[in-house]
Amino acid sequence: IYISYMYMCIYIYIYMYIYMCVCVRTDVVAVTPWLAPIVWEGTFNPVLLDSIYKPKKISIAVTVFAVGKYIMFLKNFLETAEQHFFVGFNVHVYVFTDRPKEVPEVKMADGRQLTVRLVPSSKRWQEISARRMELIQKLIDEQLRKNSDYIFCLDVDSKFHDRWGTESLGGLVAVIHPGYYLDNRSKFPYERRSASKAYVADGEGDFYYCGGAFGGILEEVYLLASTCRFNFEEDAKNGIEAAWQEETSCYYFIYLTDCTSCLLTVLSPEYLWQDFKARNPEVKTIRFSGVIKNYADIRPN
Ligand code: UD2
Repeated sequence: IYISYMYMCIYIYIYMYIYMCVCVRTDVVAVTPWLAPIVWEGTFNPVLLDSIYKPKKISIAVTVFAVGKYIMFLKNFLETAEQHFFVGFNVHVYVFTDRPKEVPEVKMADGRQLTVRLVPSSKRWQEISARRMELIQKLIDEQLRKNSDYIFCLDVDSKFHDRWGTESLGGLVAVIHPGYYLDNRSKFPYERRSASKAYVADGEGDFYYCGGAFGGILEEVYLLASTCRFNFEEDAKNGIEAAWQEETSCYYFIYLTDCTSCLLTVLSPEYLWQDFKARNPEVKTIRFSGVIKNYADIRPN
């Protein structure tokens, strides 16, 4: 299965690369230095891509954490996902929460379902955010290998505005952070303490990726989650918490860039914009964005 998946990925990768060369976006960086496509509006043909994936009856799992007051974001997230996220495909949303009774009823289309998984409350938001990796790993082990092909792990304080579909699939999928895509790498907020497992040296890393949206095939995400978790726990033993918790641990992606078999799909900041930021002219559409929130009101500490 893995090998046939890899062949399919290579085929789609080549397709996207050729398509990009034909439908050039000259106003944005649409290809990485290691020649992977960066998905922007206008660099893919949604009809063609859907027609490749549709007969394969792929199944997509989504994890979303809504712990404590973050449950208030869930309704909007789920309702907009119904309108824009892999419409017409099999989607299974796994909601991790400590408030199962407050999970809203949202009407889902055929082939789409929701499962609630209970998690303990926490006094520290950093812990909630960081523990996601462990719980994602557990979910893959316990459930997903039986019924899913891909997984996306998304922040709940967000909503969809436009299509997010098959163009985003890949071995491992990362979103370029909207706050840093125009910056020089010296500005990326990587962890700079060399004692940390998340340490990134000056001059390394082509992009800074969001912690709020990532995904891919199960085994790649499993590896990502276990590596991030291991690093996080090792740091904790040494009294270190990486600059942006598990987001900085996405430094993991950096070291995949020279691994040709990993097939990293890079999504443009269209796939996780921030509502407080004005839209830049090169951003033709916003597909998914983080809503404005008052941290003092919603975080447990
Ligand atoms: C960034 C990242 C986030 C994470 C965090 C680490 C983006 C857009 N966001 O956002 O993914 O890497 O930095 O510092 O890339 N949560 C709860 N209850 C809580 C706190 C958090 O359920 O009390 C969950 C929830 O799903 C939320 C996610 O953890 O969406 C991330 O927390 P955040 O949104 O407060 O993190 P933030 O805005 O600093």
